[in-house]
Amino acid sequence: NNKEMNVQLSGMTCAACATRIEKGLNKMEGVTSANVNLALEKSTITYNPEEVSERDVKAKIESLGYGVIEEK
Ligand code: 9UX
Repeated sequence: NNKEMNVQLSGMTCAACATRIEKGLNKMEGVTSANVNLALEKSTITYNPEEVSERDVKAKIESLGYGVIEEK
C-alpha cells in the first residue's frame, strides 16, 4: 500500500526549481507521484514504503540542492 508524505521545502527560487524536484523524485524507484507547490514551498509525495523510505526521499531533495524543513 502506498503512503503519502508532505515535505516543507526551502531554497526554491524559480518555477524550474519546483520542476527539477518533481522530476528528480518521480524517477526514484518506489515514488509513484511527486508534486511541488512553489508558492507554498510544499511537496506531496506518494510512495511505496516497501521500496523507498521517507528518509530516502528527503535525502534526494537535499542532493538536488534544496532544503527539507523538519516539522516538529
Ligand atoms: Mo533556475 Mo530555480 O537555475 O534553481 S532552477 S533558480
